[in-house]
Amino acid sequence: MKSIIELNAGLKKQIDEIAEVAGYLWQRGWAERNGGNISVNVTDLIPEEAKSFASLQQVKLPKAFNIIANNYFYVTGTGKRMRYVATKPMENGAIIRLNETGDAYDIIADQLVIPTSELASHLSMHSYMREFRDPNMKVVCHTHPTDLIALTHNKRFLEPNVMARILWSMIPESRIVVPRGIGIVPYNVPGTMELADATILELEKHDVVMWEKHGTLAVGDDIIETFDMIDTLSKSAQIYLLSKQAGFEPEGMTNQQLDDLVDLFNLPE
Ligand code: 2HA
Ligand code: ZN
Repeated sequence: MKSIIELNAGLKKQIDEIAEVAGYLWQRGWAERNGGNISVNVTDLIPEEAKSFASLQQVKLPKAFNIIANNYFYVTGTGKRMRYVATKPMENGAIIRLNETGDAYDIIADQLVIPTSELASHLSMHSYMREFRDPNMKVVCHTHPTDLIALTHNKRFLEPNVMARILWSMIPESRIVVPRGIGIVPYNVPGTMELADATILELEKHDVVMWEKHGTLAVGDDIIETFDMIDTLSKSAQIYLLSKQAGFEPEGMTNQQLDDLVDLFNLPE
């Protein structure tokens, strides 16, 4: 049987980009075992023929997501490894369709892969973005960057605006690539709605959120850009930690130097 991605060039391009990013997450050392998960709203890319695909399995959701009812998502599979999503995205992830009330979904392609245990969390973020942020925001990318997680083990960095201020001030790129700063979510059990709800509160103001002692999550229009945001912050974290290891406190850019970038690059304030 043909893969769904052979029916639509746009969908194939999207899945290729997800696979590309999954490879980066693995190469960066951010995706041990089955660490991390990705979901992308692909509703606009679903070929007409696929809309009548038989359901491989229907699964009930813990609540109704009526804002994204009838939407289609690519989601990485539960227990699946990013390094294999990179090479075989349709064997390690699924395309699902929410039903007309948004309280259940059908797995429609290609193989029976059960979505990530974080699916309900991801869907609540997609629903939030669609309703309150921007319907173009189609991507949720969660991963485990070692350096950024290390920083969340210091309570001082979890206080309001401290993490963003430190990481921004390491290199101009951080201020430019992550202009809306970093949300901080205190430790919570992975996969819970409590963690998702606390994350959504931070997504009101930020595109990147750090989960204490667990990982990061980025949202956006484009999977490559969500990776770029986390990658740039990771670079800043490395500069900070390398400076400390070398025995000095990194000076960091001044407030004025950071503020100058806001005007020059027309960044959101
Ligand atoms: O999917 O990263 O947060 C594995 C995880 C859970
Ligand atoms: Zn995780």
